[in-house]
Amino acid sequence: MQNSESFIPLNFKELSAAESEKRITEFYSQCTTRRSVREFSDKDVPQHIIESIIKTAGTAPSGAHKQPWHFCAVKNPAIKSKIREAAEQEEYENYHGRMSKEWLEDLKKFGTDHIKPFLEIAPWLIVVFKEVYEQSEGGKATNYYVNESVGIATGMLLNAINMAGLVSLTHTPSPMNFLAEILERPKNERAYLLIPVGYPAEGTTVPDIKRKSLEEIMTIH
Ligand code: IYR
Repeated sequence: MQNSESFIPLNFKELSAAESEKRITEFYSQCTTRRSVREFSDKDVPQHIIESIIKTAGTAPSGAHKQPWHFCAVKNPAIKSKIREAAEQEEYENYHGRMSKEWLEDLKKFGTDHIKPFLEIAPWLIVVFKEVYEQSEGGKATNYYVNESVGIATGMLLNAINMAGLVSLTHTPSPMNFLAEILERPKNERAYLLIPVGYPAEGTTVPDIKRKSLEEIMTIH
């Protein structure tokens, strides 16, 4: 039985179908402009915008409402340099032996390699950590559906960045253990994604790729 004392009314306003359609069409139009960008401008982004973006990500649902995420927003150039250096070392190994032939072939159209200048050029690096368990003063507690929860929060983060008129890259310089070390994170946290955020460099180009059609991604039953 639910404990009604701890429940509050849902904040909900019903929209007309026309208003619904208008809003989601606008939202889709905005979302469809999101592209992974690898060439950043060094133009600054005010900290309060980064804070609002991270607050948005923090509205994601999570297993048992444990909110098993932490976001490090890095603007310090010395820390960004350390991250670049460590990321490039891992990526060198990835591109020179750790990734399969098929994988390297799949990446050809993106023109990527182990050199990652954007890690120093972008004004902000957001490092997403997942909390594999909860650590409080009282001890350890279980977190649930951690990858799902943090994946949803990260998706919301990426859309928030796009909504704020900024660009990002979902970067995975695996293994990413160096991020917890450099950022001195507690033992219960593992790096999940490294996301440079900022403005695109002037004249930035992106691969000419297509998204799957609605028919390809949806079945009505
Ligand atoms: N982490 C490497 C390789 C890489 C892997 C995938 I899957 C991509 O979609 C893109 C890159 C890098 O960032 O270069």
